[in-house]
Amino acid sequence: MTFMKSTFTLTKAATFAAAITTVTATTGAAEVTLRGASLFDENHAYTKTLREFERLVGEAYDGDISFEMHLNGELGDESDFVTFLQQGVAIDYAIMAPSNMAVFAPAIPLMDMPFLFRDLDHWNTVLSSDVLKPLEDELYAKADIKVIGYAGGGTRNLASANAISNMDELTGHKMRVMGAPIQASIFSAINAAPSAIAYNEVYNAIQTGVIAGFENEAASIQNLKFYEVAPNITLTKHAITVRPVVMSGKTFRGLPEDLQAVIVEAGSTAGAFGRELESREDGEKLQQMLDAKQITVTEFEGRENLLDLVVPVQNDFAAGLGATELLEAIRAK
Ligand code: X1X
Repeated sequence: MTFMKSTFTLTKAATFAAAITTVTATTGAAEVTLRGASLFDENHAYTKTLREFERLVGEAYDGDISFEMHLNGELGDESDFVTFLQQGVAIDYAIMAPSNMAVFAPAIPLMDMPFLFRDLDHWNTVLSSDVLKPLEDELYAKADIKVIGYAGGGTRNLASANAISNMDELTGHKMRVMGAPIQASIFSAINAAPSAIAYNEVYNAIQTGVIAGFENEAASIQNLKFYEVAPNITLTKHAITVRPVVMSGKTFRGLPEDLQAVIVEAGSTAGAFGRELESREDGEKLQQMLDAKQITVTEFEGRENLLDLVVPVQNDFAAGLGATELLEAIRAK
């Protein structure tokens, strides 16, 4: 996608360096190409959010700018994206699960811990405030990744080969979780048997019986057709997703100041667009998959008891990071 503010065509260099800036001999004006990545196709809320970000930047920026988006996980999964962003190569912006950034910034998964949000209102209040700022600062300091907005809004449930409807069936359930240790700790606390597996290996791992299921939100289950191997959705509703819209710090600092300002504004607006979109579509997508007989949906008996098992684990995690006050501030919102 190209937004031309002059008559010159941008160079679409296929090098692996990020944020390509070229200077035209005739005008001396810098032309910028920014690269994004999405795990999904154009129908997913993340891709739509990133497209909205591109549109807003293109509209507001006075210079010439173009965007190259790598779709369908063509550059790997989010664990790959985080390395690229941290090193300032291959991509400049993406939407990321905090738990996939833990390798560089151990505190960041606090913002997407299972059972952190009471409901959508709580989640909305937290994301409309600046309470998560200390975690953003840590991410920037330790991983050189800048949060410019927040997308997300999908509710995560269990998805498994066989239905899981109560504590007995959950006990020992072999399931995939994201890489951050707090994810495994929380699912262990509720008696499941979690293991961290790369996202792009989950489908095969379930198909071959290495694991019996995983947990995810409707948008991604539908987009990547996970229902083919894990058609039983159990409504544990254990997370409402927080998905930062992020930019490589190295890229960001290399951009002209007026473009930086436009990016910060567009990231925040596109994030809000993405949150509204994904939270609105979440139930619709479950219903579409139900109507198409791609999934079954089961309530989890005694969901309210899960919280008792989880809260001490959340507290210990926050205490270990010196983030008890932050966790309390999030809960108090
Ligand atoms: O579980 C994952 O690793 C992924 O699940 C969904 O596709 C998204 O929430 C994505 O951000 C990632 O977390």
